[in-house]
Amino acid sequence: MPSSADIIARRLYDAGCRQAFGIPGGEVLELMDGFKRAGIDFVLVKHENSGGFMAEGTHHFTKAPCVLLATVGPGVANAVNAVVNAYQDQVPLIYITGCVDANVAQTYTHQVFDHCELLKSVTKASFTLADGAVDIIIDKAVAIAMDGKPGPVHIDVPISLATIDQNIPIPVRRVTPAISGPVESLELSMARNALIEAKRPLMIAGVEVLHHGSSQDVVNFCHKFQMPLLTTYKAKGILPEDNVLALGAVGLSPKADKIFLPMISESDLIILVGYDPIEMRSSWVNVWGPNKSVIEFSDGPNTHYAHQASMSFVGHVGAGLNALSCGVTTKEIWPGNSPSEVRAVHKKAFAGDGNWGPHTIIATARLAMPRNTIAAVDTGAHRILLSQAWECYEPRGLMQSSALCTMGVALPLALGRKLAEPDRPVIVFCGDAGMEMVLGELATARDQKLAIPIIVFVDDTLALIELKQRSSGYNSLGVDFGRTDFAAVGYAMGGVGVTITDEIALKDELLKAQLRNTFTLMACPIERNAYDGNI
Ligand SMILES: Cc1ncc(C[n+]2csc(CCOP(=O)(O)OP(=O)(O)O)c2C)c(N)n1
Ligand SMILES: [Mg+2]
Repeated sequence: MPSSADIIARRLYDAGCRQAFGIPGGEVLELMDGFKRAGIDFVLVKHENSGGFMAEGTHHFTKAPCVLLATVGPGVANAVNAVVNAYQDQVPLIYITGCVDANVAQTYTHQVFDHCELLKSVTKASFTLADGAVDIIIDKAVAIAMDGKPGPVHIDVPISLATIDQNIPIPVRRVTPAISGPVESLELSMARNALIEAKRPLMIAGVEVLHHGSSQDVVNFCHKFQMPLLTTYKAKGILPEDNVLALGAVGLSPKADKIFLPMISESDLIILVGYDPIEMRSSWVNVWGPNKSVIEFSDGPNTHYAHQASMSFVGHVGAGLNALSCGVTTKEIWPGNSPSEVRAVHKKAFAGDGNWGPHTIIATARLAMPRNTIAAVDTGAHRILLSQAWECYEPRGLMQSSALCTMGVALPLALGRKLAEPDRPVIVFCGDAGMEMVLGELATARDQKLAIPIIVFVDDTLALIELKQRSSGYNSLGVDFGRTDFAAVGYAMGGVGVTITDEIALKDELLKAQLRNTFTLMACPIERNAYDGNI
């Protein structure tokens, strides 16, 4: 008969999971064996937090839930940041932790704290596995993680329960409810009228488009109406960004806001599709006034009050968009002023002056890497610039932490994606502080033999914070640090390391890096203050 661990592993495999990430401890050995028996690879990482981001990287390829495993106490605590990120950045992470049995915990206190209590405020659900309900709990965990706004679900597995055989009844059918679009109604007719009458409509798309598999609906709508589109950072690439209708991305850049916000003021109809303002900075809170005509399609009711809409449709966002489009004929929009000019202004603003620096590094990498490259970017000044300047040609073409905005994500996200889809070119962009936060995972890249180019923007400072500190008139404090020899680190960690100071060398190294069976750490020194006026 299968053990509890077998049931958990089998159900995860059936849900599409092929990798689980973590660091073992005595409490999870049976679970790891169960994974192996079910065909799920256990990937040893150097820090549980990174393991959580690697798991996320696999999800962006498989679309299945992703799995992180941690052992009692310190292992569990280490991954809290990745769990919070999964909560805010909407990742269906199944976080399985080992714990001591309840009776043992009455007297045995070593490493023991209440895992569920710690995690309940940052997970969609937190379960302690129960004998006789193992299959029910794992199925619930998968369903809850994937349902609506995806997010993390935690299961604490008592050590002895993992090994107990389970007499599981004939598999039951677990129905996933279909989400539907709006029905024909007065509100829908009013929305269609607003679209028919609009002279300067504009669409803003966000991450829920991806959750609903609605990218093509957005593309079709934009093509049909020649609708200009802004996306959040997570929604980049829904419409390939070399399409003239894809104006650019909005999120954290005041410089981009200056270019795009006037269009929002001028627009007489804003169509929000799966737009979750959790990715936006404060300048986007109530960015349009109460009289603006706004049609919103979203997964859930707007109770965040970060913006208001005049018409709101809750349900499948792609179906909503199709319903809006149905029967509406097209006409010329934005007469007299061309959104494509605004697009060109944005492109120019983030193109740089051609000298060596972050702009040139990003532009060179985009040209040198194949069109189907998946990029991962860390958090800092470099991310704001890259999210504006890096063109994406497919949904999830750029991975990042855009809601929690945590550092230390880019390398592990890329490792996870590359493990899940080995033939896909994947590249990492990271600040020097962010790279120093996760250096250990270079060893994971080495062990997994992953051909990943890693570009480090070396400026010896926490540039984003230094910029804020300076512009707010604070003393320069706690933002500068000494220079790490990343090229030497690359070799020390079993990969290749190189320092690069010009475009030709960068292009050359990027081509070589894709052919190696290990990572290439590329230290790119840039000027201090390189982002001043640029993000
Ligand atoms: C885990 C975590 N700690 C602190 C911060 C605050 N923070 C945001 S950006 C940043 C600077 C990152 O420096 P670096 O990686 O060198 O990137 P740069 O800004 O220089 O491009 C810091 C400290 C954060 N977002 N996440
Ligand atoms: Mg830096």
